[in-house]
Amino acid sequence: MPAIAAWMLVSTAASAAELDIVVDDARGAPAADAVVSLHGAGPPPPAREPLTHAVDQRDETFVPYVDVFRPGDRVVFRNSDRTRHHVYSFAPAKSFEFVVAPGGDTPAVVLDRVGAIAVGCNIHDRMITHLYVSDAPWVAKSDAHGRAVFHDLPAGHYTVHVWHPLLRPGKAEPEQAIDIGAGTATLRFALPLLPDPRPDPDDRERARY
Ligand SMILES: [Cu+2]
Repeated sequence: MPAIAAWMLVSTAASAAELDIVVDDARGAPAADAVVSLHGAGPPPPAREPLTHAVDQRDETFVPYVDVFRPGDRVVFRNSDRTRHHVYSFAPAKSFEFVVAPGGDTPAVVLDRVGAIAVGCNIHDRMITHLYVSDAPWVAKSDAHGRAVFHDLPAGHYTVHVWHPLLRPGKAEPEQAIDIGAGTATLRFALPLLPDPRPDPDDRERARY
């Protein structure tokens, strides 16, 4: 009997803890495209091979609006429009510049430094995308409901940081600490977001050519 009880204890301690992050703006509306990073005391997940992500340019819009990278990952910009784009970044983490012909691709750019990289188009001022390079052990982007869910976390103490493209630049990322045992924990962030400068999708449709 004692042997079984001990096994159950170990099993509970090692069972998957889940952390549910809910990100809202200051008025309580869900905030998609927040990057949530977790640092904890437990063993981090194993490193993975570098990946190449594609960022498309479609209807004069970068897709996706925010993408999360590991240091060493690569990005390729694709032009699915019938017009030229001129992709550029002045960010300290990576600066580059490419003219991308209709139907063309840029060479792969290696993102080797952590940081947020804002990328624009020199021809279409309102186009913007954000490449977020993170070496945090756990990192995820909030979905359309403002949610990011982390599974299989080792029990322990964690610090949770949130970045969003519409947070006022130059300020520290909002952060909260949490102790995680077995089961599910939920943490909410209410972010003071700036107004979204992107045209709404209906306007983009009208501006298409
Ligand atoms: Cu463009």
